[in-house]
Amino acid sequence: MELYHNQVTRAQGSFSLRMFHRSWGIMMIQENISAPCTVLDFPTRDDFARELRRNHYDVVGISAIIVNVAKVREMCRMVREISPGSTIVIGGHVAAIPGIDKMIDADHIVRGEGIAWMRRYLGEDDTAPIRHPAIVSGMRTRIMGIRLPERKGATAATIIPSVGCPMGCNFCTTSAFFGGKGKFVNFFETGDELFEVMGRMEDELKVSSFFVMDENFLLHRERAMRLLDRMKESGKAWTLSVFASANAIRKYTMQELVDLGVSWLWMGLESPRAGYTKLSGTDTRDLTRELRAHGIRVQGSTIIGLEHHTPDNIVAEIEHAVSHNTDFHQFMLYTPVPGTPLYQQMLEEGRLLRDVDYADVHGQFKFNFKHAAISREDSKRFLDWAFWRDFEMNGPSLYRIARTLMTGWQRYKDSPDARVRGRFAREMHRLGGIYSSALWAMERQFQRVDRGVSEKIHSLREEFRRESGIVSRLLPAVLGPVLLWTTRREERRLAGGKTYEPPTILERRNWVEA
Ligand code: B12
Ligand code: SF4
Repeated sequence: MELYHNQVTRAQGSFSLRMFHRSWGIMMIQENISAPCTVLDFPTRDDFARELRRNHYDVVGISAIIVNVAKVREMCRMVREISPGSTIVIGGHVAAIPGIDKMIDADHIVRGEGIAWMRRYLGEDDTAPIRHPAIVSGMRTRIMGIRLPERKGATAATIIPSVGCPMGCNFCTTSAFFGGKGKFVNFFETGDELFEVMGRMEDELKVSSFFVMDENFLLHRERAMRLLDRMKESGKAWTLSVFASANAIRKYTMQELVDLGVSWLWMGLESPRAGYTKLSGTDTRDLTRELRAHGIRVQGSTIIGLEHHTPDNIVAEIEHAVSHNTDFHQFMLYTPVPGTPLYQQMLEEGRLLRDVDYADVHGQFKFNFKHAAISREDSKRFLDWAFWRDFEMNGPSLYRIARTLMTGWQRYKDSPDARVRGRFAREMHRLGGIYSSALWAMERQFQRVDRGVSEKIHSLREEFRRESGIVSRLLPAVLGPVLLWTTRREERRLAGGKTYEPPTILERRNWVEA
């Protein structure tokens, strides 16, 4: 249930950013129906059985993605055994598996958007406005061997303006699941609606930072610019983390992005030879450099094993990706996933590998198809190497985001715009001392591994010392050695096979105790 450690910082050892994320799809459904409803997130088998015994449920909805189909099968079996009167509804990406109805024992399998479906099923108005639940984007954050304290307002709120993406790249499962090319489902059409939702979240969760879960947020320029107008009118210095394709980013000036509060940007960095329209006409290395120079953290995402990749060219392609020197870099195997045009094509060409467990079809292990030039075993080697190479060349992501914050701070600390100035000052004030201490520990840890990286970290630490207030200047002397100790302890724990699991969370709504 982790994003970074699963697929972004997985090679960074104790410097890997660890945190869990809730299941937002079922939170959205719960918030938008008037029936009494329980959400049980990350249940163990015992938790699930206990809840089914404790209450009578007319409907048991199960949300899953494709990798978890075996768990869905087992949960259906348990429902039939413990609560035979319940109707079982399955939703989420797992519904795209061909023949799923024969693999599991369920009454309804729902493909695509689930709020409207559930409202219709319960006899409610499926066109009523969407109410956004209060979602804290991550929990139990852990880095360098310590779990960060959970203070209200310290973690961004997740905002989900839409599902799907009209770009329709052939491998893209979220685009395909919600209608494919040219289609998507908007929950909040306008910048005004979005502004209202964000304002409500600001009040409820005490946040000023938002993780915007929209596949291509910047593509909808009119909505984004209206949001900016409203932010300016009311002096909101909000921070936004967004997903966007390079060609959508290019619709904005850097100033517009900074004014909008964009501070973290997830963008696809496929090889220019792959020919995806989302990258057309853009030099992504220049773009990345420019974004970071304006204090915007960039998370790159690169696919390994595209059709034109061969053992001879793939190293150069990975080097090209790594040379972007992003703050974070995700690598994923090219993967035909059920429901996508790519899957259909591979099926027709007879290239899907048989006997690959669905639990392994997720892009972080090995190919599930016959590649023209790269074997299944080698796909894993190249993928693992890409993560290592990025870490080796660019250092820990924690160092990189500190670098980007410092650059942004130096550029905008005297900005004439109070909102922009305030945003960077807030981040610097909140994180300056913490980053300085982390850099202190990183510098020492890397003296053992790579002196070059250690020296780069040292000079950034010096910049933080010069730019920080007195508390932040003193903090590393105390916190630095503690972090160094916890980092080394974490390395030993991880080497010993330690793993982390999310807690079970139970939330009831419209509930009256009998
Ligand atoms: C947040 C997220 C995560 C979180 C998961 C948190 C959690 N508790 O599940 C983290 C970061 C941990 C994660 C991990 C992984 N993820 Co993920 N993740 C996402 C992401 C970015 C957002 C999901 C989301 O909330 N969307 C918004 C909500 C509103 O949409 P939704 O969940 O689809 O729900 C709607 C419908 O599907 C439906 N619905 C959903 N549930 C139900 C239930 C019922 C009963 C009904 C009727 C309807 C219904 O209604 C909802 C409202 O319309 C998606 C990409 C995306 N944009 O969706 C990928 C995605 C879901 N993840 C994916 C993958 C592959 C993974 C990993 C395997 C990656 C990896 N290699 O490690 C792991 C697996 C984790 C696991 N063991 O399950 C794939 C799934 C592919 C597939 N076709 O199955 C996606 C689609 C990304 C992609 N494009 O490839 N992920
Ligand atoms: S631009 Fe990104 S989200 Fe949109 S279809 Fe392509 S891969 Fe999917």
